[in-house]
Amino acid sequence: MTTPIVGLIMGSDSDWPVLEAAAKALDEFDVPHEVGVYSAHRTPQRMLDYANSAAERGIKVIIAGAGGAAHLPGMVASATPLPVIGVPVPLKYLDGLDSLLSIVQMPAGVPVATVSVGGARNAGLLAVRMLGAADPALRERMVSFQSELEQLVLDKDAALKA
Ligand code: RP5
Repeated sequence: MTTPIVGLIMGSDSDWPVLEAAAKALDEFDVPHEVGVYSAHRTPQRMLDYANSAAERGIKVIIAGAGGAAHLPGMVASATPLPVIGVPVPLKYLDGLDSLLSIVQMPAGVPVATVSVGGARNAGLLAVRMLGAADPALRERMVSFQSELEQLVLDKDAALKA
């Protein structure tokens, strides 16, 4: 087993259908990651233990998703020096606006890189870019991915004009 370098965590297993897209993006780039449920409200000590130990275990980026009163990403960011990417999970009410505001509105000094509501795929891709800053091979794969995205648009444009 390869040592995970991304921690993909969520406040509840009910977040997984949204967060799964981050895991898929990491898989596409062969980035080893671990997955777990760490609730800021129901298991606060377990969450802090995870955040406190992540860097020394070799984790380089943490993706944290939560919904509603979504305090997990911010609390984890307060207890680790690692970059934290927050994913607002939309719940039944308020369309995820509550989750978004809970995650994005951090006090100065404790950043969370917040993606869009339900934007777990972009969270995975952002983690790849962060890791790519110190990993030329991974960065090169991101460049290829971006070329593929561009080609997709060019193909659609050509199809429209045909
Ligand atoms: C949050 O509460 C979780 O991240 C989840 O989005 C939400 C609801 O959790 P469950 O009641 O489904 O376990 O902390």
